[in-house]
Amino acid sequence: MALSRRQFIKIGSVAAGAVVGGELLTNSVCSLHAHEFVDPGTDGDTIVPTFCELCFWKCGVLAHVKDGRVTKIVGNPKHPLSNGRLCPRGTGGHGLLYDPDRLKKPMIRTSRRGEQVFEEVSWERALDEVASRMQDIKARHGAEALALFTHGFGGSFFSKLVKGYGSPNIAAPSYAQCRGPREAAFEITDGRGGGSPEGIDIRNAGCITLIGAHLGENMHNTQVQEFADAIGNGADVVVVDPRYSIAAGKARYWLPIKPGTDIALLLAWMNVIITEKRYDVEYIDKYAEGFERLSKHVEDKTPEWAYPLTGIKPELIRNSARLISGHRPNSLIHPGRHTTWYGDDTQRLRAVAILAALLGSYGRKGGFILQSSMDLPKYPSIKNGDGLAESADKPTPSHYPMASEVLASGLCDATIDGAPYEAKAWMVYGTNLIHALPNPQRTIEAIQKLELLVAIDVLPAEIVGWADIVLPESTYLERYDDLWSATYKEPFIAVRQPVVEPMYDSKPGWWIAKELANRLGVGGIFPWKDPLENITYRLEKGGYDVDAALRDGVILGDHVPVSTDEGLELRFDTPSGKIELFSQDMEMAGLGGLPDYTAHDEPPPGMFRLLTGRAPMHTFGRTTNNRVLGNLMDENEVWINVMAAKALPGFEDKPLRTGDYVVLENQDGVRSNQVRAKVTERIRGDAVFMVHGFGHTAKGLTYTRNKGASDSALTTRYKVDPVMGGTGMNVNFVRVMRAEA
Ligand code: MGD
Ligand code: SF4
Repeated sequence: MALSRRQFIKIGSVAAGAVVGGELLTNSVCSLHAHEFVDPGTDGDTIVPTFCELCFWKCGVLAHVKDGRVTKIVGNPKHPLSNGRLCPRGTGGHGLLYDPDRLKKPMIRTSRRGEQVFEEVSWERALDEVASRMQDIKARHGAEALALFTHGFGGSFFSKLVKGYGSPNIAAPSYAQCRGPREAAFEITDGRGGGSPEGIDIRNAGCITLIGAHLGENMHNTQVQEFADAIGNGADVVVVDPRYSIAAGKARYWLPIKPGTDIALLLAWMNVIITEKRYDVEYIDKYAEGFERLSKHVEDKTPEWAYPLTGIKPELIRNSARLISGHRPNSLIHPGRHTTWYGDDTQRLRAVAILAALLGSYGRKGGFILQSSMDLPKYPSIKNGDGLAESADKPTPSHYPMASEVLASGLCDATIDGAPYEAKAWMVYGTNLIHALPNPQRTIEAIQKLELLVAIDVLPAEIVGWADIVLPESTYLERYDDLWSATYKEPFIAVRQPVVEPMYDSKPGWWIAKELANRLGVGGIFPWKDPLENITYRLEKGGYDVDAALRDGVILGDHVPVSTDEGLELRFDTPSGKIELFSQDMEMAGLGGLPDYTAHDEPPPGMFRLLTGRAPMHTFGRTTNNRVLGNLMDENEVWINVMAAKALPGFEDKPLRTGDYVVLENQDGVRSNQVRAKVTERIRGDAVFMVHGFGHTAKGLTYTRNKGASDSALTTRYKVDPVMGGTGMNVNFVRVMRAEA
């Protein structure tokens, strides 16, 4: 039954005033009641709206509850990111809630680091210990010796805490290990960056070009919905990928590019579009800077030049360029998300951003559209984060001049190298750094140098096994978080609220951070007595209807023009005020004002380039122990080309078949777990592919442990992007060996 026809009956009420700052609180204090509703169409289930955390897209969900248990999770039709539908992971959120492997009590390490031997302790003891050790580190090394690694929406409380404590070293691997090159490239070119969700209008695009963006396997719900609509409306699709992805199955052109040569293809496309005058002349004249230099730069980058580099035939390059430009301005080059591939990634994304400009795509329907957010006043609190030291992620001030966030890998380097100063303590919230940072041995080397490692997590992931103190957080279905005022084409404010009581002795992140702040003498950064007071104050002050927000889980803002078709005036927040095809800033920093092609090492004979990606039912380590999602996929497999499989040394007697187990060994002699082979024509012969997030070794992950192989373990090599410090990880090679019986 559609929600619009439902008659929600409010049965819950706000239980405010239950939390007292500074006191140690019992679990009942954490179970502030959310707004619940009975849905007459579902046999008396109560329904609580909140938003998903199975990945970082944060779709609105309606959780059904019966007898205190979550029975089903569906999309919230009122929420613009879900539109009533969820991806497979979102519907499987109860698999995390009821995971028997969850962390259940605070723990303190009793054996050597990494041996995963802990003693269960009370919250009081754990929090006192964390706070006193943090104070001690501050006294001896300064507050900046603490680094926070955080991933996920609940991390906002810990960022505030660490700033209040006095450290600037707050990083998420989602920047330097993922979307950072894209953010830098677009900031340089159009002054805006990519954003999350990205400001792109997939639904209205006449042509969608995916360069290593595997929509459909990379399951960002709203984008996949829009992609399906666009295809339904007859949009053309161009896919550039060494692998025949799900999206390639929908494409007019699949260009199976030689890995690492995308910049050559992009320059050749620009050559065709400029020499054949297929670009938007009027738009470029009015809004862009540096066109003459760009045309000169690509003059000799013909399809014939690009062919031996990319393996894509000149007529395919020409014809695909004509198709892409034929749809302008409603021709969308998807900017991608996980963009740390080869170390020249900002340059590749600069080429994407420049191509988008030639198509007249910025501010256009079916292109890059404007996003906005709703005003949301802050809860008045003491000033936080003023006068912090310089962060420790750059060995010298001139390193990575275009980085706009702190680099997680840079903090790991500072911990090992002590430059520009040492990090002595790590607080790790919601990120499994052993799988998220490149070269796990280096991460472990850094951990061994620490005086303190605190992990705040819901599951006993690998990083938890290395911690000194473990604080078990309640899952997103058991807690309030802060409000989310999203920057989106349809601006909205979303509410996360508990659906059921916290299980075991877990506590919500807001409570953990507030208790630590009180102990560290900075309780004034969280002046509200409970998160509902924070939410209510902020919404009321902003003039929003609090009851409606809690009842619907979301408040929608007014529509703001997003494209020139709706009357948007184009403005670009770059130094020149125009789209910078040529970047003076990059040129002056010695990084090249225009993107250039550079060749990368090729796999040695007998080895393959290791490529990684996503599966629609998993968000890397965040979901692999989830038994509900494990029913859909419980181990990864390694894709190997049919012809390459036939030529594998060691398989002469018994050819490799799909389903056989193999072991991968990388260029540094590191071997993987056993992993099943998928022998297929859907991948080039010089690369193998695996879904990231499997191959766990942590003792406590009893479901996923030793299932599939870890690409992170094989990623011992990476290339650092000189522009923003991203770690290009597609530079590892593996040989495929028969698994021992
Ligand atoms: P996950 O691996 O999902 O994400 O890497 P991470 O940020 O590490 O680990 C999430 C952790 O959060 C798990 O330990 C889980 O148990 C815990 N968790 C889940 N929910 C909650 C919660 O509500 N609260 C708390 N406190 N903990 C929770 C992602 C990062 O890795 C990213 S974004 C990318 S794109 C990169 N991808 C990538 C790759 O493709 N290959 C390689 N080799 N490395 C990569 N690193 C990057
Ligand atoms: Fe949850 Fe899927 Fe939405 Fe991510 S895309 S927030 S996992 S429903």
